[in-house]
Amino acid sequence: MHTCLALRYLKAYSEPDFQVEMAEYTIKDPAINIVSDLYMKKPDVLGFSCYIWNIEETIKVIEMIKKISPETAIILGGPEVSYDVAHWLDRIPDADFIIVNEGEISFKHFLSEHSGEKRYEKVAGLAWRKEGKPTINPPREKLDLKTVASPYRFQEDLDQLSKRVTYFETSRGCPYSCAFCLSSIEVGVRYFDIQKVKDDLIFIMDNGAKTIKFVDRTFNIKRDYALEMFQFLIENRRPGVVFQFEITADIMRPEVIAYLNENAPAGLFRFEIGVQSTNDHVNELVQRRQNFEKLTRTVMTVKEGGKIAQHLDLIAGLPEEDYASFRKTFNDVFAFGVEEVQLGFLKMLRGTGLRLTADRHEYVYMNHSPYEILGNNVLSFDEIIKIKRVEDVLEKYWNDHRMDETLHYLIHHVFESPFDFFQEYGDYWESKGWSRIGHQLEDLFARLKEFLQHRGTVHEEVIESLMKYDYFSRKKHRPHRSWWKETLSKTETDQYNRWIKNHPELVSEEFEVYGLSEKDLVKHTVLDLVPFDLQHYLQTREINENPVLSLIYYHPKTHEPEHYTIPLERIMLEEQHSV
Ligand code: B12
Ligand code: SF4
Repeated sequence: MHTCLALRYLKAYSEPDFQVEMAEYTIKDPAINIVSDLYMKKPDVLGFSCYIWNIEETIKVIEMIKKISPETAIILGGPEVSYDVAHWLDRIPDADFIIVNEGEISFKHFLSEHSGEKRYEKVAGLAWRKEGKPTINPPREKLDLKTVASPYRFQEDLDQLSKRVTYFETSRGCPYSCAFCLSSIEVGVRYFDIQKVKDDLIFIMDNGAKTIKFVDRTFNIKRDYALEMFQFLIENRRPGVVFQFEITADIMRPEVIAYLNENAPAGLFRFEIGVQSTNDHVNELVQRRQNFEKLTRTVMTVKEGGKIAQHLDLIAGLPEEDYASFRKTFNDVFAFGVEEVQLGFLKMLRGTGLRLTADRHEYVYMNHSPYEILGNNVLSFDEIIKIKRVEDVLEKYWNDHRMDETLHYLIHHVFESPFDFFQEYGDYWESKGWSRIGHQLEDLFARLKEFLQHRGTVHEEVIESLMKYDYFSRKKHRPHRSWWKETLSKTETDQYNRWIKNHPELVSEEFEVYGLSEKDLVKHTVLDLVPFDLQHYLQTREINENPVLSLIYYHPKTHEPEHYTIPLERIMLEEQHSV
């Protein structure tokens, strides 16, 4: 379950004057269970935090609650109901009030009016029904974030800190104006008190928080601020903690990356970078300022540093981004070779500029959340579902890193581009109904093999060797179940095992130290004949024609597979001598 940061701010701001109890559910919980639970609490006021992902389920809950507890005042807040407010008052007659945008001051003010004189017209940022007529009060001035009480220290949260992602905010607002994004609407960026931020971070780490995700729209707008925070996090990190950030890559200053590459321990930070499109015309149309050259420099320098995992986001369906242009966007981004590439589809969020000008690009989209697009003037629904087929295989094969070497080879030597591989395989995957079932690691290999055979892929032997390399590398024990064609008979395996036992020094000095018997070899190793020099390929990405015996040893203590290759030539010679 995700924690909802908004609830914690509202509670922190309203207490101690008002008693606020938080209740969290998932969208999978049956509505009746949520209703029963809330009913038992007998609240005077019931507030709901509304987002694109929970609004429909929330409406069902509200409709039931109002029937059984009509005296409970229902108030909504959150980004989903902060725009098109008249629509929401109309669509949800059982909701009595809506607070628009930032909620802390308005919510507390509302509570005091509700429990007192009920002068709702005085509550800035409140939408309500005055004598049955929808009324939207003027907006509220922005909160001075430096004065806000900490939302991270509630007793009831402490034992959950180590189990959940902790969302953490150090600033609000974004200076950019991307027309598809809600954060573009608020002008300016406000910061929380940096000392309080640091104290809260220490507090949550000391209480077990392991994954801390900063929800700041772009963490690195101010160079000095980003540097100070990165330095603080490096110096004060606790074992096992990971920090995730949303970064704007093209404005990342080289000295900040240099600092991170030098000082950040590997695995401490993870960057999420929205690339969305690499087509400049598309970006212009959505008022997204992005310099792809600078973005490339940042991503590649971070990658070369090898310390920080990067997750790059793309959006399919932006204005004038047709199928061919999206293919190019995907390939441009995939070429970075970063850890994760995520493909999303444009959503016409309420309140965004793009939703207001949707007709210009002939957008059709879902009436209900998540308002995903179904087509526009340059992208048909057929093309959208085609691109959707890329998603599943991209997630399972690339983002989960099940077979990096195989994919690298396929993308560079077999398919015209990465996108073409994922598209063609995704089409096959879908046609087989595989998107609707679960997959063990073995299945993923067997399915890829089936797909490649089906399309008559060349270089079959090379690909299968790389698949085996990837597969064996991901196992912790000698695998038994096989999806591959054995390259050695039982007798040949026995002969090689005997030879290895007699000549471990020819495998490697390190291997010799283990002093393995033939029985150990049978139990803990896998042998495979590879028609090219595998080590050479892994180092140079070049295939030569020197066959090797590949030996994978599953160390019974570390459970880490150790890879060795022995030129076949050498083994034959040795065998001849010893026979
Ligand atoms: C964390 C996060 C997520 C998390 C969800 C975590 C969770 N369950 O809490 C994850 C990663 C899962 C996520 C996913 C998505 N997200 Co998101 N996400 C955010 C993010 C970065 C932070 C939310 C947050 O905690 N903010 C801090 C709090 C304090 O601000 P707040 O939520 O706005 O709350 C304030 C007010 O709204 C109000 N308020 C809120 N609730 C209530 C309740 C009451 C009663 C009152 C009075 C007031 C009130 O007061 C609060 C304090 O001022 C926001 C962007 C942002 N920085 O806000 C986007 C954001 C919420 N996400 C958004 C979107 C579009 C998505 C996705 C659809 C993206 C996609 N993949 O296409 C997915 C949906 C996933 C799904 N399951 O369908 C949009 C939301 C649009 C909407 N109408 O809801 C946002 C605003 C991003 C944007 N700029 O467009 N997201
Ligand atoms: S997409 Fe990112 S940069 Fe653009 S407005 Fe939204 S948060 Fe800001």
